[in-house]
Amino acid sequence: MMFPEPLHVGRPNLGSRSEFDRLVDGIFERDWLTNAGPLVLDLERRIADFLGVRHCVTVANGTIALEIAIRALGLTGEVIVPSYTFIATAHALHWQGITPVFADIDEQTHNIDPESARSFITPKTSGIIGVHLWGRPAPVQELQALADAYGLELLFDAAHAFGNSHGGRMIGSFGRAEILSFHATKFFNTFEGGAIVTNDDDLAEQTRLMRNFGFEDFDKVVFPGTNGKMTEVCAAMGLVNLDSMDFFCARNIENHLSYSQVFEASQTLRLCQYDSPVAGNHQYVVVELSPAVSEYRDRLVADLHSENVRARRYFWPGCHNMEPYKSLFPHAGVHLPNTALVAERVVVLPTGSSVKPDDCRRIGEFVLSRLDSYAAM
Ligand code: T4K
Repeated sequence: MMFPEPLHVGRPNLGSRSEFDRLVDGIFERDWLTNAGPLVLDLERRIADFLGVRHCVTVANGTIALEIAIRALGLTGEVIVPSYTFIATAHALHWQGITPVFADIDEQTHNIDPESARSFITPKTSGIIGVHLWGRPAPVQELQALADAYGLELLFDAAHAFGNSHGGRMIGSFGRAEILSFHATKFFNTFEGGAIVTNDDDLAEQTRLMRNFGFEDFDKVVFPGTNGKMTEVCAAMGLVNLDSMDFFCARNIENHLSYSQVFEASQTLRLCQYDSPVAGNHQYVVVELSPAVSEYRDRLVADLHSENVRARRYFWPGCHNMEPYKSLFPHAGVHLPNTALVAERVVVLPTGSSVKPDDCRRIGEFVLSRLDSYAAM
């Protein structure tokens, strides 16, 4: 076996344990565990400053961030989303009685194709959720133009994109709002957590109320809400991880470079690149097998697992092929040829602060040698 311990996609990036302990001591001293505690407020201010947005409303996870943002934007009827995303993007709509309508992606970028999105607009469409898949910016200008032309709300699922930018502007400030995930497997984690970020004061206020049952004041509820609050201990994790973000970035970039060097001249796969090779979170190492070997994708993943490399097939087979959508919309796939192509040839490889550049080199060389051997069969 190549590695004695498993190498994962999504092993948590961890900041300073001693600083985390110090912050937790403070939580015990104050006896203040949740409900807009001082660490949550500090984290919100620091994230808003980092992203250059007016408001950061932290919540318990990225899914509840989506649900609250969808509610606060007043989305109803049908909302257009890419099928090639994590299932939470679709579920957050369905959970609230809204129909997710699946658009196709661009084969090169893996992000939603605005022309496909346009083709699904009906009188029932109330909005579009663009996803910055793998942290690479969705076509924000094109989607904004589409939303403006048809009077639709535009929300971005930026679960993968914390710390990334587009055209010199941090992701987090596009559309009416964006949502973030701070799940353990994300580049920046708060154990579990998430946030809604926006420059819209009214929307921010609404989402703040919604995450706390709709309470405006003691004994005063102004509309239906939920319990989506982030706890102090999660915020403590966020604060220490924010301080280590430069290290997380640097390691991911080194790892990406290491994979890039091995894969550079390969005819059997393409490594997805980021806009900037020297900035951004580089949290996903995504390879796309060439058509000549893509039929061996699952075999490659199995071979990697036998070497203790826990590669993933994200986001196969596409949301439209998962329940309940598969039964509800059995013919959705007809309009999603690029989703099918990409979902069948992608493999996501380990990175993160627990993976070293030399591990990446060895994984990369193993991948190429396996692909060569399949091609020769
Ligand atoms: N929108 C998008 C586009 C998303 O990708 C996500 C979440 C969301 C919205 C919703 O955000 P959250 O509600 O989750 O905040 C994972 C994550 O659970 C999920 O957060 C993430 N996207 C998705 C892409 O990946 P799984 O099922 O692949 O994760 P899991 O549990 O298999 O973990 C991956 C690997 O990480 C494991 O092999 C082991 C390792 N790991 C995991 C955890 C939790 C650790 O080493 N330590 C840990 O604590 O979904």
